[in-house]
Amino acid sequence: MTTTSGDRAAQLAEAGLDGQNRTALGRVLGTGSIGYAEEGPDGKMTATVRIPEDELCWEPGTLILPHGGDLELTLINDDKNTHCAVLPNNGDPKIIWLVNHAKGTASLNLDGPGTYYYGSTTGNDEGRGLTGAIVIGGEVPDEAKLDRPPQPRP
Ligand SMILES: [Cu+2]
Repeated sequence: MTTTSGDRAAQLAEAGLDGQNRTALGRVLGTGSIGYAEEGPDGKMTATVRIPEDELCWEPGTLILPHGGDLELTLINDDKNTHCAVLPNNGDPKIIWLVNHAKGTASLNLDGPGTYYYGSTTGNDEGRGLTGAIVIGGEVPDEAKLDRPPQPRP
């Protein structure tokens, strides 16, 4: 097996994984940019994610939250096609339709730490790259901790 060294972006480009109709039909999950949610004085977090024109990806592709809680997520569809977002949420998932050049906001409540994936489930858009990740950091809540001595973390 051949392995390449050097920076990741160059590796992804070389492997044809960072865009549509290269090695794969679409951009591979996790190859997009990384963004951070902002936190307000009330602890509520906000972030904006866009669908750039003709790229079939979320921008940023991975959104990082400092901890679980309430997220006001603004989604902007700059593409010429209609898309949607099926979003993770405590209780029922939330779905938002985004006709071309539309903007919408979803209020989500998410526990953390954890990783959530979401996508545009219309046609094969997820397989073609429209799958994004929400990664939540922070400490495990006490009530979720197992009653055992602290464990070594890898
Ligand atoms: Cu779509």
